[in-house]
Amino acid sequence: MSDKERGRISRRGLLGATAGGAALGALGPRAAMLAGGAGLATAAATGPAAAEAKFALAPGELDEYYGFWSSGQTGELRILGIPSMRELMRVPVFNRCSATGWGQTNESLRIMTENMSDKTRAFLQANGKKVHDNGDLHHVHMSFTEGKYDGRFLFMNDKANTRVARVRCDVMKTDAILEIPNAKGIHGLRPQKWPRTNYVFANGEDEAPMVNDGKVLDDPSQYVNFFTAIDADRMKVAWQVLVSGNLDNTDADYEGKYAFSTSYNSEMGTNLGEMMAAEMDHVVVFNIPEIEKGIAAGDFQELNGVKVIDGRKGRNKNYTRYIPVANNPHGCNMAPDKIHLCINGKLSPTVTVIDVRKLDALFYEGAEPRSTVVAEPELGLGPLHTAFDGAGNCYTSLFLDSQVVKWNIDKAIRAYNGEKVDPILQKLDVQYQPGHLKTSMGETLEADGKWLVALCKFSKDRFLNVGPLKPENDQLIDISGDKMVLVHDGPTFAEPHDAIAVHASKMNIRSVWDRNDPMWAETRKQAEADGVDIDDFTGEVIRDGNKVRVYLSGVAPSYSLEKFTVTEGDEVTVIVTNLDDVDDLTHGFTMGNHGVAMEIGPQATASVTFVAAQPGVYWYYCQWFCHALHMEMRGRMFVEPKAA
Ligand code: RUQ
Ligand code: CUA
Ligand code: CA
Repeated sequence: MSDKERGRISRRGLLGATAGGAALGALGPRAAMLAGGAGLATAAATGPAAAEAKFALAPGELDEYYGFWSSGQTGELRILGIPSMRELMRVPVFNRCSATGWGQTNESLRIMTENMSDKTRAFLQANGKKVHDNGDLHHVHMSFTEGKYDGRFLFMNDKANTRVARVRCDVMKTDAILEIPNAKGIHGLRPQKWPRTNYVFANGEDEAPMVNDGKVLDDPSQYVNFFTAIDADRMKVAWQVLVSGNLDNTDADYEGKYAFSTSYNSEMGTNLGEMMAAEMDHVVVFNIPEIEKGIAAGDFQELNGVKVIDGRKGRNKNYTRYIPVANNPHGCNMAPDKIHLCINGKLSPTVTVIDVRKLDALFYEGAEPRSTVVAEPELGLGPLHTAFDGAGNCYTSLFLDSQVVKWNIDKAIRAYNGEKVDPILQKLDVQYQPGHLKTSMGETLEADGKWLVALCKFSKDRFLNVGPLKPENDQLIDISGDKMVLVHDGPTFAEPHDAIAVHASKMNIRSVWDRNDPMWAETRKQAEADGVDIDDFTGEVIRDGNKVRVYLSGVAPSYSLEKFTVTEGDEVTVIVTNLDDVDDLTHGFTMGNHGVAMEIGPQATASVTFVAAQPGVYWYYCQWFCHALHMEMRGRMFVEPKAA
């Protein structure tokens, strides 16, 4: 049951309900706080002081938006509140986590390994591992229904080990990790927006031989790239498209018809010089219904269990089209006006605006590819990504200029048509070198133009020096007025690439687990086979040859077993159920000197397996503070020496 279903009415619940209502923004908890505060910021007040007051939340006040942050090479998902920019939670995805046991519990290992290829399994085994220790999570995006966030899932990429993960938004835990066959370096990732997220699209950035088995090595003429569509409900690859050139960022339209990817290496070069050699690169347009038709008609080859359609240039099929854009583009952002696709120039100081209504002519009437371009404003140096306010304005990050530039699509189109009009409305300095930037609800039909977060790659002098490795700096900018106003610096650890801001009213998150959650269904099955009722305050030790299963439950502040005995060399599985049904009452299980620790949330079950290799007395304890007598929540494992 979620909090909403439980009908819990708390002070927070009431505040949340207020914030979730239609008249967001001007009123609500923040305004109430301000009214009782220093008398700042009346409705008419503008300027930095008012903007700062809007971002500041008093202790106990809740944020209006959930910010879902990627974490780059840390490999986790982070949840921040917007506008406070307070970090609320970290959700382990591709990384190992000491606090929660992610990558160590049997439940997480199942999720991390069940969609892994045999090749990877063998590789890991050869290196003494079960799972990869790292991930490189660049892009996190929410599932859509009819162009709006639906609060069900978050999807994210792992560039390092070619994976895509899904996080369940009801409990904020990863529930699927899928290794993508064939493609290399999964980078750009976006869910389909319309009619709903049936597919998640993922770009393969790195070129490799189509059959990558060592027969072809240093022969780039035989390298290819893959665009992947993942069935978002089943988390299986639906199909792939072979493309010309590499793939960087991607986005989808608001009609369920087209997806787009930028390519900075149409040259298929293998070094910097070669990748920059051409005058133009391109955007690939994928025609989803035509690809589905082609798959249904059998126009594919099967490669490592995946249906692969040939969408390379010159194939004269309706699967793809290539629109030339200035060399080495980067970001790919569909505006919530449903019409304009913005391709960010990176090497070029321009953003290329494509009118997606002109794409049909490109596919079916042989129109010239560049005829789809309706504007190409020159904005500044190093445009990487563009965000939207839902009112016709765009916000583009300028990496080299360390600025965010606000510009107007309409004016850009008029200028492109020869009118003397400047599309640029404002340039704001940020600190420093921004990559992605995100507006509140900005990648949905409900873009509300209130906040912008600029994710700066460098912080340099903005914070106390912490050594040669510095934090990044995520800056909060108020965009609700005519002028952008910088209101907050937010240092972050390595390296949030991207973020989204989702209104709290979209989310319906549980506080307590459902005892029948699928997360531990297999563990529960084992318990039933062992005749153990894990829904009771159980303490049982089941011996099964040299396998020992220890069933423990926890009710603050004790475990159901204060001791248990195993034999040296036994494979021990400890299954812990938290029977407390109280918000925020998490127990843990740490086995001393065994490198074992896990989190067990209220009403959750988790298990961990290790070999008891050394005789002796070992204390296990609860490492999540749960009670005044939390320190006393511990017990002993006796490991008997093996009989000689
Ligand atoms: S990319 S800084 Cu990995 Cu999203 Cu553009
Ligand atoms: Cu249970 Cu601490
Ligand atoms: Ca290039």
